[in-house]
Amino acid sequence: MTLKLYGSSNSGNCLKPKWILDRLGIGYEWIETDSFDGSTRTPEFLALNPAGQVPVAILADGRLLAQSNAMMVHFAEGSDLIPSDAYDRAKMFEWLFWEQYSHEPQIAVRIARKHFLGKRDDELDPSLLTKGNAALARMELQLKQTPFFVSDRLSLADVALVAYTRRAHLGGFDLRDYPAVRGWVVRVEELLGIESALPANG
Ligand SMILES: N[C@@H](CCC(=O)N[C@@H](CS)C(=O)NCC(=O)O)C(=O)O
Repeated sequence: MTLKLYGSSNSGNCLKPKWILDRLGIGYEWIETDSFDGSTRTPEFLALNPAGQVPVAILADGRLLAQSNAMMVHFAEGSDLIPSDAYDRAKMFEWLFWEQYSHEPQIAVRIARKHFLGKRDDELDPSLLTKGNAALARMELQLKQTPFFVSDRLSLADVALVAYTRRAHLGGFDLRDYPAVRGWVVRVEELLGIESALPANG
C-alpha cells in the first residue's frame, strides 16, 4: 500500500513531512484536506486522528501517525537529516520541542488568524506578536553563530522552523529585523528545493 499523507497545502505543519518525503524520494499519495472547512471533523477523519488535525499519515503497512515533527522523525530515520552524534541529535530535538511550544503557537497562529481568517490586528491577542518576535529574536541569536540550528548542516530542526518562519510576514512579522534568520530561510529553501516565500522587499 502507498503511504497516504492527509494535509493542507497552506499549512506549514503539513508541508514539513511532505518536504521530507520529497527530499528522500519516498513515494506517497497527498490527500488535500482543508482544516477550515470541516473536513477534519468528519467521523472518517476523526477515526484517523481523534485530535481532528492535519497532518496525519497512513503508513504503507496501515498504521497511523500524526504530529508533524513525529512524522518527520519517522520518515527521516537513518538519513543525514537526523544527526548521528547523540548530543547533536538531542539538540535537534531541543529545537523541535521549542518549535512546537514557543514558535508555532505564536507565529503560525497569527498567520492563520490574520491572513487566512482575515482578522484585524485589534481582534488578535497582542501577546502573539510579542511572543512571536521573542521567538524570532531567539532564532536570530543562534543563527548569528551557526549557519543551521544544529552543527553545520541541515537537520529536521531547520525544516520544522522554516515552515512558518518563511511566511511570518503573513502574520505581520518583519523579518528585516532578523537578517541572520532571513539568510537562513533562503539557504534552507534552496536545500529543500522549494520556492522562496519571502517578500522581495521585506
Ligand atoms: N502539533 C500539530 C499541530 C497540527 C495543527 O495545528 N494542524 C492544524 C492545521 S496547521 C489543524 O489541523 N487545525 C484544525 C484544528 O485544530 O481543528 C502538528 O505539528 O502536527
